[in-house]
Amino acid sequence: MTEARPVDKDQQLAAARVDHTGTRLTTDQGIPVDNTDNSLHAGARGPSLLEDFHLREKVMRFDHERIPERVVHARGSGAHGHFQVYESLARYTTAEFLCDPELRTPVFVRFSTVQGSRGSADTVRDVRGFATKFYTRQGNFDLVGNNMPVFFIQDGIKFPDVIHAVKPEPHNEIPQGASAHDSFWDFVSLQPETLHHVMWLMSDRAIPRSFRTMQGFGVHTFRLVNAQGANTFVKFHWTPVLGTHSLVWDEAQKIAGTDPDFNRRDLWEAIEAGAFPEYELGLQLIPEDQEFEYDFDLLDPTKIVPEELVPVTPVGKLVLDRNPNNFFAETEQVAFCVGNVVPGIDFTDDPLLQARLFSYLDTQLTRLGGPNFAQLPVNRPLAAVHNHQQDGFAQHQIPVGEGNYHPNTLGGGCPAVPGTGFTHFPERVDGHKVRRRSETFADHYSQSTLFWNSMSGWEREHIIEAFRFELGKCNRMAVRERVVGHLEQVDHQLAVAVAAGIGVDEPAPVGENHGRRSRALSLTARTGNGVLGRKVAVLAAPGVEEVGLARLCQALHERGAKADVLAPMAGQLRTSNRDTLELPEAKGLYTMASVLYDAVVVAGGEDSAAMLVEDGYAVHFVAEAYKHAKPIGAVAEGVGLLRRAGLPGADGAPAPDGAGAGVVIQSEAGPAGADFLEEFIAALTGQRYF
Ligand code: HDE
Repeated sequence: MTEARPVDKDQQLAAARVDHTGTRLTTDQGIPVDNTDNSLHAGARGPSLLEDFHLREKVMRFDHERIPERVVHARGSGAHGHFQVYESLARYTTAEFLCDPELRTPVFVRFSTVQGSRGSADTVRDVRGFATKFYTRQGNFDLVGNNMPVFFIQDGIKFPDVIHAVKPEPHNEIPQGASAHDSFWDFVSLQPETLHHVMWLMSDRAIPRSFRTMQGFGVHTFRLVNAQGANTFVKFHWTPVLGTHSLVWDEAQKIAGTDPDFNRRDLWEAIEAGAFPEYELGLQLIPEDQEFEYDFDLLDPTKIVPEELVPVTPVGKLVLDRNPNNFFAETEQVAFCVGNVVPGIDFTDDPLLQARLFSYLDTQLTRLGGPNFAQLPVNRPLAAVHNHQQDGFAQHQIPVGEGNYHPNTLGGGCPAVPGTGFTHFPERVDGHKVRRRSETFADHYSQSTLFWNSMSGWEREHIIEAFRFELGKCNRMAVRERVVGHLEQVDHQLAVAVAAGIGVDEPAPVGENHGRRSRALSLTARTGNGVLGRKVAVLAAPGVEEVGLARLCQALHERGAKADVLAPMAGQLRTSNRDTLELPEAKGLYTMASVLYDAVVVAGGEDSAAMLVEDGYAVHFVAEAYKHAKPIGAVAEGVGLLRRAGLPGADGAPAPDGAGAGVVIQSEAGPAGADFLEEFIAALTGQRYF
């Protein structure tokens, strides 16, 4: 495919990059510095002097390095990439980047958690942000979405309330990065419109394995507008090519301690390794005349449009292929604004969306210190910018001329207003001014039930456990009871199961479950392709059988998975025949943990196996991976470690129903054979074995 970028975003950013290699130290004024290790003193043991401009400047700059963190979505990670549409969507929209399959549009994407502060852990139970800035030739389009397709509230005026409720409590600022506390659940119990999103939040969607294995959603219904001015309602979906995968709760909590940067590191390392994250853009397109065909309101952001009603059409692909050069300059300073749309894309009257149109522009004033934030390199459009907006903190341009108003003759009438450009969709609006919610927004339970009905058995178990964990952390019994009351409206079995775990009386049934399902909502329908980017721990010790180990590492490498050899002692391992086979250096077993890997294999070799069996950490490693339902393999003598860890089937006796699933064993002595490797990789493709 040809590349026809008007201006490359990378080239534009290059102009802002500074490389200090081979340079001399100066002050901010360019004055050469002779010594940056000692301040200017009156005598070597005397006081510092006020005239030491280098000291003053250096400390002043340090004092002001921090800017306010985002009030929500403070913790995030970004990457550059590009988007390309498969086929022209001119039937629906005039947005050029959606109409020209030859065009590669540069993007910057930022993923985030919502509740925690900038330094909080990645793997907390929370919604994840998925915000994309498209630097199109017609200006910037920001698709500021989440990894869940619905939101807690229907009207933006409730946003400060829901965020106050979920954030750390105001008196003691506890807890960090968690919704498991009284104020959040108090709010939920009083505001049943939150229920549908809360079902998603209690599901495994709230603890994604990776940003690479996470869906994204625009949430609101938007409009596409074509050259004839015809409008089609649209829902935006991002679907990760690797499938949608999650952690389990016990694992997520442990990772929060073992590697709080787990998702951030994963994204960074994948891009560095050339395993570029990819997502398909999908659209649900709803003709204008079908606006009222559903039993929910398209303007209600607590509702999905089930894929059985309107299929998701894949229209293009996003590839993230470059890490930022500098976290602060790019990921921290990027400013997404929901109001940034290009001709051919427009808003609807969704009252949540309408409030967002104010908030994102407004919040940058505090966060980025003034109105010129669009001039920051990461925010600058590729399209030319010309207007009479002027002055303000940190103006970086020098507008020339006197005609800073419109209309003018002093500037030749420029910038001219030709009469073509972004034209708002001329929606007809007619109504009384009222502070009221539409009655079409009244049903809070049907889609919560739909979500519950669509889950597989293990997904339901996880949801029940999540409710028990979260509500169990609430000190007020009345809050727990009220939430169970709402769950009863979702599904009786769910309410009973949750109540039983949190000391609440079993609720009486209040109605029938409608029984409808949407298969697309279950993770089991989103397995994705292959093992690309999966991480496998290979446990070994001195005396490891090297031929099988090398074969395993190579087989995983060829499929795009990553193998780390972990051994009780880091470094080059002595192998069973002391051969000089090129083996990867081992990482220290004690520096890692099973929760950081997707699967485990125990290598063969008599001495190696004997040492691992005696190593409590190695035994725990395997047992924990099994508990988290991960694929586990063992070769020849290595099977002994699975026996020691008590894994069903490892002792040769048949495992109870399903208990041995995902466990792949090569009993015969010798190096790992082709059958073992194939079977293990198939197990790895299957992800988890609950
Ligand atoms: Fe946001 N949101 N939000 N939000 N949001 C922000 O903007 C806000 C909502 C989302 O990586 C803030 O620049 C209001 C829905 C993401 O920089 C702020 C309302 C969805 C990000 C703000 C919502 C989102 C933000 C904080 C209700 C999913 C991170 C810093 C009316 C569709 C963007 C900033 C990034 C960030 C306000 C609701 C997603 C304060 C008022 C719904 C991914 O402006």
